[in-house]
Amino acid sequence: MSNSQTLLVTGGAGFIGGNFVRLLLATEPDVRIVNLDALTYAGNLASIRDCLEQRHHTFVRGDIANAELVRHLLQGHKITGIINFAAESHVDRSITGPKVFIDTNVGGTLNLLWNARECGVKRFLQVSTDEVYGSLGDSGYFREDTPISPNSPYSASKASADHLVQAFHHTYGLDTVITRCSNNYGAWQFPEKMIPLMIRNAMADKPLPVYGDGLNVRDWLHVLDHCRAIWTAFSKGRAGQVYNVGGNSEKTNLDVVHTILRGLGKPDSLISFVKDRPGHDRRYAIDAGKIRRELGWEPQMKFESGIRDTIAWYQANRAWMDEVTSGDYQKYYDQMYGKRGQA
Ligand code: NAD
Ligand code: TDX
Repeated sequence: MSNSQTLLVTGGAGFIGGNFVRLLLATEPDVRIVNLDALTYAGNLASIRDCLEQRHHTFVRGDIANAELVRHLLQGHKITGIINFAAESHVDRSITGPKVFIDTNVGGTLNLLWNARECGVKRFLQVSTDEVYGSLGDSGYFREDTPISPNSPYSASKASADHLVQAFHHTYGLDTVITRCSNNYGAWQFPEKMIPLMIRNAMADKPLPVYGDGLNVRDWLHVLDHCRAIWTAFSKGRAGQVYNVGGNSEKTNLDVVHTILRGLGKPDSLISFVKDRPGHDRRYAIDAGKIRRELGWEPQMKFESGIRDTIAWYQANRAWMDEVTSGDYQKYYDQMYGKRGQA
């Protein structure tokens, strides 16, 4: 594909989308970005302030499920490709309120696909997740041909969106690519997710709420490695394909929490075991051999240095943390963690 293009990036004021927009503006001078984001609790202009004035970046506040708006943007900006990050992304919130997950993750994706097809968009990349594959036991890895078997309302909504993407490729011939990645960490992540939540609490000497026995395993992927994988898959991936993206960094939650405590010089006594997440997936692990073999992508960051940099970033960016947690965050935290209590 030629490098001169105008992309609709959705969810570009969120954690991964914001990192992606910043990376592309810095590395791809021929790419223009129209960034469509509803600015939910998880989307913050404070996360992309440095991108807002850049010539090749246009920010639009709006809902990916708004058909008229999406069509207007695709036609008005002559959009050549769509990269869909926009989603409700937190598993715990999907357990207490699943409807908005269907509205955005399924309805919003369908609206983008339909209008992409109507307006002749050349490529559609869906940012998906390893959670669509369900949960693993002690051994094995998710491959692209692992059966889809989601367990939470969040992962069910992402799996539904993936099926729609595949259906648009199969039925209408839309050029689509799906990436399914493991857990991301890094700068600008909203502190409802495990790593920034634990860093924030530890910095304030507050308890670190570990669900269940803390032995659930996640494969940690640095957000910038993920962003590079998405750009590689978008630029070089084969139409209709799925690419798994992983960090080669399996850790138990307890391992991660201990690393954070050590990194901040805080005592293990801050760990508090709380009631488990209902339906909590035990282990995720990705086989990323396909994207490595076909497209030459591999993660560059080691977890040990990545987490050190991430802790330092949150220490240096307390003002950002305070800003994004100043709205409904405290209410959310009290409701979610008040109910969990001690294990
Ligand atoms: P995030 O919650 O930080 O950001 C989501 C963004 O989407 C926010 O800016 C929000 O305002 C926006 N948004 C939500 N609803 C919208 C709507 N209806 N219309 C327009 N914008 C809307 O999420 P994230 O962690 O950056 O995740 C980005 C994508 O990556 C999601 O699709 C998620 O499912 C996927 N993913 C995330 C991870 C992870 O570890 N964070 C792992 C695998 C996959
Ligand atoms: O307070 C907590 N205590 C705790 O023990 C939180 C918030 C989480 N956890 C555990 C649950 C998980 O085993 O930590 C692990 C990671 O939890 P999350 O950060 O909520 O991530 P997870 O549920 O694994 O999902 C993430 O990865 C896949 C993203 O949020 C999804 O958007 C992505 O699709």
